Amino acid sequence: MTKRPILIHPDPRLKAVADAVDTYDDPLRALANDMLETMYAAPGIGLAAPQVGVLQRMFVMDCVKEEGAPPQPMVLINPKVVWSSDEKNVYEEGCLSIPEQFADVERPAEVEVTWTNLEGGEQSAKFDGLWATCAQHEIDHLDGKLFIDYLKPLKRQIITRRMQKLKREKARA
Ligand code: K1U
Ligand code: ZN
Repeated sequence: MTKRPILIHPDPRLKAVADAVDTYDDPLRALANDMLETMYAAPGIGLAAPQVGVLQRMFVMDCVKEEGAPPQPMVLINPKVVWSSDEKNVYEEGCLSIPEQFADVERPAEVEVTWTNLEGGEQSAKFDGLWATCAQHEIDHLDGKLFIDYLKPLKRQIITRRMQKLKREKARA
């Protein structure tokens, strides 16, 4: 398993629509393992393939927060939201591609998602709470959408400028 570098906004790869996965092979399993290692090391509760520069429709997540509880890593390939609740939930979201920036985002409180697992088998589950928020945030990544796209233009611009400055500083270091 290898920790991969996470792209920082703005980057055209974070605005692209990712391609469907059609081959379930060892390189795909290696990518999933690398993404889980990268997510846990960050630390984060989710990570989408475009965030490590791979434009494929796949993400990993583990939203277990209780201290001492066993981890629950999930790998979702070609995920689709097939049902959303009318009830909404507001969560202060962050993003590993937009470090140290947080903002309230309103999304459906519950979603039903279908996906394919690493063996190519069809799966589905209903998510609520942080799992529902995270799954929607990650599926947005696969469609080139970031949580800041839900904010007012001025707030989005302020955050984008902060990230441009951060990238300039990182490049100089
Ligand atoms: O996709 C990403 O950038 C990962 C992101 C997922 C996410 C966070 C909050 C709401 C929705 C989706 C993160 O994991 S940011 C880091 C984070 O939230 C966290 C880190 C350590 C412990 C607990 C949370
Ligand atoms: Zn994110």
